[in-house]
Amino acid sequence: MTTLMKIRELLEKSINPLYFYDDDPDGVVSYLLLKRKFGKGNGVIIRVRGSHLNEEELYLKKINEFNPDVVVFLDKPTLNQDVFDKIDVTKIWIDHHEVAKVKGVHYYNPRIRNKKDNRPTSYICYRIARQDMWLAAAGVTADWSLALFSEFKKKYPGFVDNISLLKNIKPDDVLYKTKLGELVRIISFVLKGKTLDVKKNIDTLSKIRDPFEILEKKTDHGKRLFESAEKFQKKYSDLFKKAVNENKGSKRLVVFTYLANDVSFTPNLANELLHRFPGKIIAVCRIKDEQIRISLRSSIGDVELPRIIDKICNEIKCTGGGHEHAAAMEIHKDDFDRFTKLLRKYVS
Ligand SMILES: [Mn+2]
Repeated sequence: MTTLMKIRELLEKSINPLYFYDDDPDGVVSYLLLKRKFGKGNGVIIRVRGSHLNEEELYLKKINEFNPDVVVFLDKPTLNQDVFDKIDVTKIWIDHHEVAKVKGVHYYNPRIRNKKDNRPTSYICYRIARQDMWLAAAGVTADWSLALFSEFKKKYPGFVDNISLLKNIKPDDVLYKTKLGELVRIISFVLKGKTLDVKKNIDTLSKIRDPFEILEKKTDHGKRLFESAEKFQKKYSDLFKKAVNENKGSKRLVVFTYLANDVSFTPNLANELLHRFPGKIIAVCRIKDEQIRISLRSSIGDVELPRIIDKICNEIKCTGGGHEHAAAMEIHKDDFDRFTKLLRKYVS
């Protein structure tokens, strides 16, 4: 089994590592932690969705371009043996999604040892890097986890003191009621929009030394990030308000549908709706071209989203999967009415 020590050793020795990382805050923070720690190599954000072939082609193209001696995959849930077989340098895969059977790769996934341990990839990368805890805490919180909360609280009490009287602190309390949560939102919003802007923002993030730079706009870099996030803030809040209004009085299911061809706010909306409507099941649906992409959330113990998705996919054409309480799926827009009927049936 791959250990964190082994990964650290491989990255220390590497001359030119290449990092492929998921485009959400957990993936991006994971990359930044390792890049800042080891100070070498290049990173490629993976924003392609859909067919595996496109993703695989992109990996091989970038490997050709950067000629790395080590390739690292961060927070990528869908890799298969095929990709690894085609890469003939050292491979590392750090992830916390469902465990895959792969060989020829240094694979670290906490779930191999304990199925229930899905602490975020940024938490694992923090244990390798052992620095930039504030950044790691943001990535971890974004993935709905408290794995670094007490460590963060010790170092930055002022960022979370407004919830310190709560008895059972939940991840969404941190996300929506504290300054740490605000930092997470800023990081999430600077990863939206055009790929070129996103890449610039990630580069700027890699230069930030402490969270005050961003939250209090103390440096030019911090100010730039703060303002880049603000551009999306208004659009997001309008959508969120609309979603709340449409669902006043909803009993078990909260459904919100919106149209967006460029920027997706779906996971952000789904998370905040779950915070606003605790104990309900959330479905945020984004219409894009002919397809509808849906984020599902639930905090109800006995509702397992992947099982519900399987049941729905038996009856209409769709793809999907994810965690028990956070999952995603995609359907054709003509099937939307049947989808909502089925969802209502299987969650009640
Ligand atoms: Mn993750």
